[in-house]
Amino acid sequence: MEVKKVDASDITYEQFVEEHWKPGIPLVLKNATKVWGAYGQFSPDWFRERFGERKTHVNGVEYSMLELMDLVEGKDTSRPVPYPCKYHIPSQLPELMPMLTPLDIGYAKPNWLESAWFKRGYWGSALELFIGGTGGKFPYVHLDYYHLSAWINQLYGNKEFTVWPRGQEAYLYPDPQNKWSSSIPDIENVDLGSIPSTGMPRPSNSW
Ligand SMILES: O=C(O)CCC(=O)C(=O)O
Repeated sequence: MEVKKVDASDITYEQFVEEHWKPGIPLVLKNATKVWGAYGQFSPDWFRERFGERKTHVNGVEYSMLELMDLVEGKDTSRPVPYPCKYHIPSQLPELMPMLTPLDIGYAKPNWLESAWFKRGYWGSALELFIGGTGGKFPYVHLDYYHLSAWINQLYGNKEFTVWPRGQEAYLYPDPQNKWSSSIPDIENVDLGSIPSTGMPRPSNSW
């Protein structure tokens, strides 16, 4: 589906809730992260200079920030750019936290993750820095756990998202083992022989 874009100065929180959050219609909020100290700061060189030796793991392989930045900028072409490549900000890059306030940018509220129930586990701080390069893509189509609303703040470069309207979940064939994920292996190249293109999927398959 096409996603509407609106400048954050042209939509109130109340309008956002009524017109987007409640009906489940995604929105690109332009300039919403101008309120963050991180705005206009983050870049490959900014991370190289400050966190060059900071490590993370992608699919069991350890990478330093320096290595990752060389990969995403195409300075190192000896191996693929790993994705999804993430740093858990509160534990792996805590220095960034003061640059990301207010975390809700005035729209992403109420934040269920601030409830005492969520704070007990990982989900209480699902705040991550995603680093990607050309060709990197999330490995499967999914719905966020617990029906949480995903907030993606794009601070450098471009990224493409593919979203489906609420109510179409069953047509993405949820994986019976993990109903938050689609069982279609490659959504851009669907094998219609194994994935029927017509007929109603069984109701038990719905998210
Ligand atoms: O930014 C991405 O590649 C995907 C993020 C996402 O869908 C998620 O974290 O649930």
